[in-house]
Amino acid sequence: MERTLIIAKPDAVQRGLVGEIIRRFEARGLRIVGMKFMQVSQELAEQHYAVHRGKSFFEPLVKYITSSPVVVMALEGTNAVAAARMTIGATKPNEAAAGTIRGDFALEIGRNLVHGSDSVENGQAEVSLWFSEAELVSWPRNNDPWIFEG
Ligand code: DAT
Ligand code: MG
Repeated sequence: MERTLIIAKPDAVQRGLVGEIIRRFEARGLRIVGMKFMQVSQELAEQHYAVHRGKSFFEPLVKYITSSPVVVMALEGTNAVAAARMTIGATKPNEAAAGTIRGDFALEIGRNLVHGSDSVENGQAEVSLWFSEAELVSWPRNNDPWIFEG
């Protein structure tokens, strides 16, 4: 089953939007297989955003994600990566559609509330970077047959 890594970033935690954000992914049908509340280290932040190293926004981005605790989730489901990206909305909140998390709750790119993996490969890699095997739980959900046809 496809997996994606979701982070409710420091602004989401500080603004009390964590429940709202989790609610949207749950309602979408994605199955939670990992979740934790944590302070992100400089090292983990730099690894997670390694693809952006050297860009003008890299340092502010690392500073933002390490500034305050986050809630990190591993979610599973059919097309989990694309589905979660649609639920999150465009990177620039001013371009995010109403009805998406960013479109409903954010205004600026540097305070865009949520991270979601951007490809199936990155979903796998990011879940492995943020969670140990012991922190991930495989479980059959009672309503799976009403969400997953296969
Ligand atoms: P996303 O978070 O939608 O996957 P991304 O992976 O391209 O977007 O970039 C990671 C984060 O970096 C993004 O959430 C906000 C910040 N960022 C991206 N492009 C930026 C830019 N041009 N100026 C400022 N911050 C930017
Ligand atoms: Mg990204």
